[in-house]
Amino acid sequence: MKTESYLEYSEEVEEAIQTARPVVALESTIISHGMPYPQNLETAHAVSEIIRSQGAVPATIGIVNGKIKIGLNDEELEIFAQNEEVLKVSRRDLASVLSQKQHGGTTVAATMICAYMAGISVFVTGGVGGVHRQGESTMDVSADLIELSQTRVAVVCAGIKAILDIPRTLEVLETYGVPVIGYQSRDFPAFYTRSSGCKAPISLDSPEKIAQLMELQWELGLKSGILIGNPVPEKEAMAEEEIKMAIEQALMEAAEKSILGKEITPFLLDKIKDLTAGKSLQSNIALVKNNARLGAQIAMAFQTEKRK
Ligand code: PSU
Ligand code: MN
Repeated sequence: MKTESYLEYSEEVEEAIQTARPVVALESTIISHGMPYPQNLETAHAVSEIIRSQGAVPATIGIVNGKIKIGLNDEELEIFAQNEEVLKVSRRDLASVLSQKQHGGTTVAATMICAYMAGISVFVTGGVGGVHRQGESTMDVSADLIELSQTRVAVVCAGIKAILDIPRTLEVLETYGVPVIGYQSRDFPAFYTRSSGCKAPISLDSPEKIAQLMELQWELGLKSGILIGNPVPEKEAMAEEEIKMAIEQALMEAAEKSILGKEITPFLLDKIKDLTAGKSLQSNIALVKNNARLGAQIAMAFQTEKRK
C-alpha cells in the first residue's frame, strides 16, 4: 500500500505544486476542536483569503473518510466546523483514523506530518501544544513538541498559551534542538498576550531572515522543524490580569472534573472563552489571521531562497 494513495490534493493545491507556487499548510483541529461554530468556519475562510492575498496558496489539512486531504474545499470545511464525529487526530491517531475511514481534525503534530508528506514547508496555526502545568508529574507533554524535533516544517504560531508551562516547554524545545524564533520580538509570545516573560532564544525581524534560517537548517541535514512565535497585535491582545484569572479558573475546573489527555486543551479553550465573555475568542481569531499573513510571507521568501 502506497502512502500516496491516502493523500488527496485540492485542485488549487495541485496546480500550485505543479507551477511551483508557495503553499501554506493550515491545521484542522483548530476548526473541529479549537473554536465554536460559526466563528471556526468564518476564520478558516478568512485565513485562506489572507494567504491568497499575499500571493501564496492555502492548504487546510484534515482527514475526510479516511483520506488525508491537502486543501479542504468549502463543503469539507463545513464538516470540520459542524460535525461532532470529527476526531482530534495527533500522530498516534493517524493510522487508526485512516484505517477506519473516519473524519479527523489534525493537530499541529499530525498536520506537520501530512504537510511534510505533501512537500509543504510552512505551516500556520494559532497555538502549539507544550508541556502542561504539572507536566513533570503527569507527563502530559504534547506530541507537537516531539514532532517539532523530527519533521522539517516551519510552524508559525502566536506563542505558547499560558494554560501550559511555558518555561518548561521552551526547555524541552531546546533539548530537542528546535530553533525557536521570536518574530520582531525579544520575548517569546504567550498567545493571548505579547510576552510570556521568557526570552525568545532567537529574534528575527523579517520573513527573509526566517527563510534563510530554514534553508540553512535543512541544508545542514538537521531534521527538526522550526518554531516561529509571532506576537498577537497589540490592540487585540488580552489584558494580562483578566486572562490570567480565566486560565486559573479553567485549570481548577479541569482538575475538579478530572479532565485529562487529549480532552484537556479543547476543554480549557472553551472554558476560557466563556470566562472572558468571548474576548479570548476574538484575540484567537485576530492572532491566527496575523499568523497567516506572516506565514504566507515566509513561504514566498523561502521559495526565493530555494532558487538561489
Ligand atoms: N492551541 C490552541 N488551539 C488549538 C490547539 C492548541 O490555541 O486548537 C490544538 C492544536 O491542534 C494543537 C493541539 O496541536 O491543540 C494540542 O493538543 P495536545 O495538547 O492534546 O497535544
Ligand atoms: Mn496531552
